[in-house]
Amino acid sequence: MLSFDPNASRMLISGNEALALSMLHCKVQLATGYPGTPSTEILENFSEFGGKAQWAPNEKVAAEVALGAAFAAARSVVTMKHVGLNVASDVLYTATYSGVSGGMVWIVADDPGQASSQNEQDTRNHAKAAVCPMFEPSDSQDAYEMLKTAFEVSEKFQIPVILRMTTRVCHSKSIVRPTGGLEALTPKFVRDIASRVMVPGYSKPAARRLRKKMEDLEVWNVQNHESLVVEGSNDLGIITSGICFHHAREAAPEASILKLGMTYPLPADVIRDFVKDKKRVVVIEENDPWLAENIRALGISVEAKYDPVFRFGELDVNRVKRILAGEKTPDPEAVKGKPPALCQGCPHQSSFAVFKELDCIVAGDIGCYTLAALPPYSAMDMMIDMGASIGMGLGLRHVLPPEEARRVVSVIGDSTFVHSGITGLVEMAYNRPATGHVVVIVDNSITAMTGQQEHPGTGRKLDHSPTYKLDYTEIAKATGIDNVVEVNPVRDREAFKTVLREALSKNELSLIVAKSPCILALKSILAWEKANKEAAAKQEK
Ligand SMILES: Cc1ncc(C[n+]2csc(CCOP(=O)(O)OP(=O)(O)O)c2C)c(N)n1
Ligand code: SF4
Repeated sequence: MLSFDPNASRMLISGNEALALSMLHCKVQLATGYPGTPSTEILENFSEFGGKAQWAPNEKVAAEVALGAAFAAARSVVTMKHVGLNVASDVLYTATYSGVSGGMVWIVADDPGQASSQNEQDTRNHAKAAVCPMFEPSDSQDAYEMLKTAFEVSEKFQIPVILRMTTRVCHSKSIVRPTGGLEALTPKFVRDIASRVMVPGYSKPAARRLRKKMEDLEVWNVQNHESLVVEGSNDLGIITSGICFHHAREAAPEASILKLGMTYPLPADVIRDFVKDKKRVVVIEENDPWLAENIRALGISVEAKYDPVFRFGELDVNRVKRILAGEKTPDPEAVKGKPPALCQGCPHQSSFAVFKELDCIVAGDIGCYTLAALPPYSAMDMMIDMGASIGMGLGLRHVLPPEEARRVVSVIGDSTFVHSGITGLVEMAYNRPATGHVVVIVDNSITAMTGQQEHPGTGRKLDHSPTYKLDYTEIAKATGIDNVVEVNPVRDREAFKTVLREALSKNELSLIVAKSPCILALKSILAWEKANKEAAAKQEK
C-alpha cells in the first residue's frame, strides 16, 4: 500500500519508492524481476502506480524478458538483489555486446553488512567485468534522477546500464522533488541480425564496438559531470559514491569531497583535477576497495580504507572517522540482538522436526526454512545458493556409503524450486544415484522470506490476479521421478513421517510436496483468492 501521494511536489520516500516513481515518470514500458532484499519493493510500488510490473521465475529469465523489450525499442527495467546478478550474469555479459534499441536499466541492490543475504559480493566487479556502464545513487533524490540519466545513457549509447543500489539507499527515506521524466518510446522491431545474434562472426566486432562505446562514455561522464564536488579544505579530499557520501560529509565536514555518480567508466580527468591540489586524498566506500583500486589503476595516488577491518559490513559516520584516522584495530563488538527464528506456528517447524527425528542429512536451500539450521532444530546441514539443495544432495548420494546416502534429503522452498530447482530434478533422473534420492518441497504457497511475493506456483501474478498455476507433480512425472506424494506436514505429521521414511528406504527417486501455507500469509492468500473468484464470477455474468 502506498504511503505517499505520487503527485505531490515534495515527498519523503525510500530509494525503492523513488525508483518506482522515476520509472513511472520515465514511462518504463515493462519492468521485470525476481524478489530479493533489498530490491523487492521497487516492482511492487511500480505496479501500485499502475506500471506494468511482473515477477519472473528467476533473475535470468527476468533479464531476458527485459532485454527482449529493449530489443523492441521499448524502455525496460529489470530488478534483483546482488546475488541475483550471478544468475542473470550470462545475459548481461553478452547483452553489453549486442546493445539495445530502446533503453534498459538493471537495478541491482547490494547488501553490505549482509542484513539478509548469504554473501556480501560487490556488483561493481560485475559492471567492470561485463563492461556495463554503472551509476551509484546516494539517496532517494539521486535514485530518482539517476534512473532517468541511466536511461538517457542507455538510449544514447544503445547499451544496458546498471544502477547499483545498496540496502541503506533502498530503504532509507529522504526528500524527493520530482523533476519530470522522459518522452515515451514507441516499440517497434527493426531487423539487425549482426547486432543481435552473437555468433563469433558478429560478436568479435561487437566486442570492439563495446570498447569504443566505453571510451565515448568516459568522455560523456567527464563532460556531463555526473559527479558532484563539495568544496572544502585542501588538506583532506575524499572520493566517494553512494550512501558513503553522506557519511563522509558528516564525519569530515571540513573536507573537500568528490562524489562520483557514474562510477563505471570512471571520469579520470575529473578525478585527476580533484586530487591535484589536495594534500591527502582518501577513498571512502563500502564493500570491496573497488574505487580505490580502479583509481590507482589510472595512476592516481589515493589512500584506501584498511581492508581487513573495513571491507565487511556497512560503513557509518563513526567507521568513516576511524578510516580517516587510519585506524587498523577491529571494530568494537556489536551488541548481539535476538537471533532470527521461525514464526510461532510456522509450517516449516513440523517438516524440520521430522527431518531431525529421522536423523536426515539435509541438503538445504534458501528461504525462511533456512532458519531451521539454527537451534533448537539444527536440522539443515548445508546451504549455499538458490536451487543448490538438489545438486548438493545428489553429490552426497553419489559418494557416501549406501547406509549414509539413504539419510540424504534435499529440502527446497516452493519459490526456490521454481527459481532453480527444476533443473535439479532433471539431473536427478539423468544421473540417478544408486540409492535413489528424495527431494522435499516445503511448499508454503508463497515467497515468504522476502515478504510474501507471488511466483508461478501460486497461480497468481505480482498484483495477485489469477494466472496459470505450475503443477509440481506433473513436472516431476515429466522429468522421470518415480514417486510423487503430496502431504500436509502440519495437519498430518505422522503421515509425512511415514512417507519420508518409506521414500528414504527405497532405491528410487521421490518428490514429496510438504504443503501447508505460511501462517503469516494465509489471511492475504485467502483474501486474494476470494477477490479473484468474485472477479471471475462477475465476468461470467
Ligand atoms: C539468486 C537469489 N535471488 C533471490 C534471493 C532472495 N531470496 C532468498 S530465499 C528466496 C525465496 C524464498 O521463498 P521460498 O523458497 O518459497 O521459501 P520461504 O521463504 O517461503 O520459506 C528469495 C527470493 C537469493 N538469496 N538469491
Ligand atoms: S513468514 Fe511464514 S514461512 Fe516464514 S517463518 Fe513466518 S510463518 Fe514461517
